[in-house]
Order: sequence, then C-alpha cells, then structure tokens
Amino acid sequence: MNKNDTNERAQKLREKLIADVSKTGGHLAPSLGVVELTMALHEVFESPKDSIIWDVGHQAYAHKILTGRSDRFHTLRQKGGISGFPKRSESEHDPFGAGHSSTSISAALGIAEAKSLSGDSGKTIAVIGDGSLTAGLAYEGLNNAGGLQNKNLIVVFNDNKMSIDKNVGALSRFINRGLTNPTFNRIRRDMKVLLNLISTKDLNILELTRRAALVVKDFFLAGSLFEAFGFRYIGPVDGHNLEELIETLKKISQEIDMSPAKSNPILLHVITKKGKGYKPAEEDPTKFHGVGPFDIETGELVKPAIPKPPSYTEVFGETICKMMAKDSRIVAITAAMPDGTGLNEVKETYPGRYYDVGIAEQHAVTFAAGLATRGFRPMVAIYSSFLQRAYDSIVHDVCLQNLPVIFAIDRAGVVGADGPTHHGVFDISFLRQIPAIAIAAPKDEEELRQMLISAPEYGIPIAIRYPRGCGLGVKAATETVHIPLGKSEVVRSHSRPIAAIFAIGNMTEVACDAADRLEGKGMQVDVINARFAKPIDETMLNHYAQKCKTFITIEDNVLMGGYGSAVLEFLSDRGISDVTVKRIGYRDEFIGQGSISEIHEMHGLTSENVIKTITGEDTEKPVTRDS
Ligand SMILES: Cc1ncc(C[n+]2csc(CCOP(=O)(O)OP(=O)(O)O)c2C)c(N)n1
Repeated sequence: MNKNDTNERAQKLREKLIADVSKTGGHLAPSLGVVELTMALHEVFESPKDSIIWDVGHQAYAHKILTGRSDRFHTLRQKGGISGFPKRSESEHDPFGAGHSSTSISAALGIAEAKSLSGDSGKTIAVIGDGSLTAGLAYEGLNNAGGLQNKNLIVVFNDNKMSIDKNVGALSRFINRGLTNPTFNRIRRDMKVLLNLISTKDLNILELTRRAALVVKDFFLAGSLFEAFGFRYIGPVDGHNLEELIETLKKISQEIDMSPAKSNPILLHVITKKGKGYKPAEEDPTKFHGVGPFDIETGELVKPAIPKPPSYTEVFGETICKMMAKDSRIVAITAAMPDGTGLNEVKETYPGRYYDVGIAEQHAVTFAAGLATRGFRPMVAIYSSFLQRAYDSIVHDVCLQNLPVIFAIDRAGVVGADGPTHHGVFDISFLRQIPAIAIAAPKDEEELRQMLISAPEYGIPIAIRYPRGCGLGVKAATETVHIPLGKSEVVRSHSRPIAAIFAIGNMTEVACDAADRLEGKGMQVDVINARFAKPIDETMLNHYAQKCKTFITIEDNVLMGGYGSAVLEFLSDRGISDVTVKRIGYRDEFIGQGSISEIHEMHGLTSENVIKTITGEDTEKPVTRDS
C-alpha cells in the first residue's frame, strides 16, 4: 500500500464520518480518533474470522463503514437504520454488541476461549479506551485473561487521555506520568543514541543497556501495569501513523502464530487524539463526543426552530447547586458524566464536595453509602441504564443499611437514537422490589426541583427518575414546596369520572391531554399524578376504587414490575376485584432506536392511545394489558 493512497483513504473516511454525522448526530470525536487504527486492524486481521470487539462501541463508525455498511451509514441512529453501536444482528463483523463500557476484554476473552475450545485459530481483538479502563469490570477481564494465557487474545489500549470529559483517577495519572515525564523521555533518547553507538561486538554492554532500559521503562510506564496482569506490553505507538500501526500489528500477529498455545496475551498501547482531523472536534472533544446535528463549517450545533425550555438535566444541576449552598451535608457524585448529568456548575463551584469516580457506577453507589454513614446526603447522578451496573450496591450497601443516598436518575424512559442499550425503562421495576427505597418521578421540571429539595429530609434511600430532554416550560415556584413522601396529587377531578388515569412522571402530561380532549367530548376522566412508584399512595387508590371502576395506568417504563403492576398488586392484595386496570407502558421486549416521540407512538404512550383505551376503540397494536 502506498503512503499517499492510505492517507487519502483515511481522509475520505473522515470526510464521510463528518458529513453523515453532521446530519444524524452521533459519537463523532471517538470515531475520528480511531480512523487509522480501524484501517490498520482491517488491513492486518481478517474479520469476521478474527473478531474485533470495540469497547462501548461508540467509536466503531469507521469499522461499520469498512465492513459493508457504507451505503446505509447515513441512516445512523435513525428508526430502522444503522445502530450507533456494534450489534450482532446488524453484521457478522460485529461479534459482540455493546453500548455500555468496559465489557470488551471479558467478551473477547470468552470468544477467544470459545475459539480455542473449538479449534478455531482466529484471533480476538478488544479495543478499549482509557476512560473505559477506569471500570472494575475491565480489570476483572484483564485478571482472568492474564491467568488463562490465551495467546490469541489481543487488547488494544486506545489512549487519548479522555473519557467523555478529561479522564480521572490514579491510573490515568500513572499512565500519563510515564508518557509525559521529561526525565524518562530524556533517558529514552540518550539510550537510543547509546545503542546506536555500540557495535554488535559489545553484546554484554548491549544486553546490560537493554535491561537498564527495561528497568527504567518499568518504573515509569504503563507497561508495568499490564505486565503485572500477565500481558506482553507493546507500545506506545502513534495511533495516527498508519504504516507504524500496520507494521506493529503484523509483527504481533506473526509473533502470536509462532508462540506456544499457552502464552501471555498481548496488549498494544496506542496513542490517539480524540476528534482527530476535524478542528472543532479536536478543540472541544467533549462537545463532539456525542453531538447533535451540526454545521460542518463552523462546528455549531443546529439550533431548534423554537427555543426550548431548560432540560431536566439543567434543572437538576441548578437545583443541586442551590441545595449545596444551603446544606453542607450534600455532596455530588458522577460516574464520568459531569456534563451529561448537569454537574458542571457543581464541579466548578464546590470542587471539594464533587466527585467524578470514573466509569464506575457500582463503586459510585457504595462510595455514596460510605459517605451517608457519616451524616452526608450524597446525590448520585447516573443515567438510568448505567445504574443497572450498580444493582447489588443499591441493595446491599444502600438499602439494606437504610442509608439516605439520593439517586438522581437521568435519562429515565426511552432516550431515542442511542437505542436499546441506553433506554432507561427498567428502573422502576428493578428498584421497586428492594425494601427501604422510595421511587419518585416528577410530572414536570418544577416538581423535579421540589422532589430534590424534599429528598434529604426523608432520611431514607430515594431514587428520583426524570426523562431525557427539556421540561414543560413550567415556572419555578417562588416558595419552597415540600412533597410529602408517598403522596400523589389529583390534577384533573370530576364528580362522576368514567375512568381514573394514574400517571407517573412525564406521562402525567399525556394523561392530562387525554382527559382534556375527552372532556371536550363530554366525558369525565380524572388524572392522578402518582409522583411515587413506591411507596404508592394507598389512600388515593382506595378513594378511587370507590369513585370509579376503570383505572388506566401509564408509565415510561416496562409494564412488567412497573408502576401499573404496583397498582394491580395493591388492588389484588386488598381483595378489590370490581376495578378493571388497563396498563400502558412497554411490552416485554427490548425497544429499538428512533426518536422519543416515534417510540412513544409505537408503544402507545400517547394521549390518542389513552383515549382509545378508555373509549374502547381498537388500537393498532396490543399496547395495553387488561387485568
Ligand atoms: C457503564 C457505562 N457508563 C457510562 C457510559 C457513558 N460513556 C460512553 S463513552 C464514555 C467514555 C469512554 O471513554 P474512552 O473509553 O476513553 O473512549 P473515548 O470516548 O475517549 O474514545 C462514557 C463515560 C457508558 N457507555 N457505559
């Protein structure tokens, strides 16, 4: 391959990435950073015989383009289009699905072992970033891999010093120290000069010098860390020098072929620049980590036609800042997502009470539990789908000890284009079965404020879940309103309602819209803003069981084990059998990608479907469940 040709191909690939992602939005900076690495991997290895597993998978766009998905790439993240992450059902070149971080080493090791067991000589390559290497799961994989000594496993460490924000923690410091340390770099330079001066006759000196160099390297470099895990460390190499990458990967491949079956796996350390080749992304890799549609010339985001109210995330960030000013017990914790969870202002204003723990949700929760034992009121801000990682910490460390940790669960409900790995549709169900915890969901951004302000006073674990996107444009109340634990509120009331809609969180607006439209048709329907999925408001349910015999429940969560289930359980346990409950929520299946409104439409989380459910008209899909 001629150097100019390859550079031109890399350039073309970048241009396509930028052009398509500027329209669809997506993870641009991570993908731009690995263009040469992707080309080199596909040049040297033979996918799908050799399996390439991208950690998180948000950087796999070039891989998708190079493996037969170029023509459809413009459908990225759209309903029915190419997924923003590797997906087994999409291509044989995606051997393992992802979306959540730090799974690649474990998955690759499993695949490598499966190949060994079945006599398949294919190699398995995990590509993992420095951000994803802050998660415990990655080390569980490294530890097991070093022990198993599967020679066909290669881990490529894509080191760009960035998670979504700047990477954090001691390991990141350790790895950077070696690479940027002037003393080491000087010694390395001097060593090279010395080695060149020595003739081959002086082998003893040569060997001595090599050993000395290794000692120095071990002392300073990332290599010692991976070597301690039983890997053969190679690097660091320049991740934008295609020739060097290809050369190195070829040597690695040959070396593996010549090694005995049980040999230490190889770790290749590659240095890349996030956003490489597109100036706005190089200058602001955090903005271009995951970006909406933008103008290619300026890098400016395409603005919505009508200005939108503040997002729930922004309201959370602003409220917690105000709370921290008044209450020194409150501390804020994020798992590598200060920007995404709205904690940037807290980070600036209260650096001493702000913790970015890395991509370590499990640790974040247990760390919060520790803080809570000493009188603090930790607020752990984590997206719903990533909180799944921390399940046992919530049960064992927080709830079992009844510690007053506050979970700010952002992106609860469907999230849109990121698809099934990122939809936050399980949290009501997976939290509801845990004793001690309360689960709240605000009907709008003002109620989110009130719930956050009320939470520290409950003195128990509480999860407050709120959706992706902007609020309803509700004005902030001038006075602080405290919400009593477990109390719902009636938001539409009539003397003789034909049905009562029990709505939770963002679905309250949908329910109100349906009730208002039915009122226009002369039908009385009451709406109750549930506020809490746990404890549920038994007084209100009892009251309505007397008042009307049809209940509708609606939630941005799976039906199974969700808020509607809680209502059914209550009625059944109390022997109330003359009330029919129709539940609206997500069926027992994983939900694909699409815009939030498209998904709500498909699953009947709309006022039209609520109206149909009440008036008895057929719906196109079986979106409701009768009991
Ligand atoms: C369990 C989990 N938590 C959080 C995230 C959100 N997230 C996506 S990518 C990313 C940073 C990954 O950094 P790195 O591995 O260094 O890749 P880079 O984006 O720098 O290429 C984070 C925190 C996630 N995908 N999974």
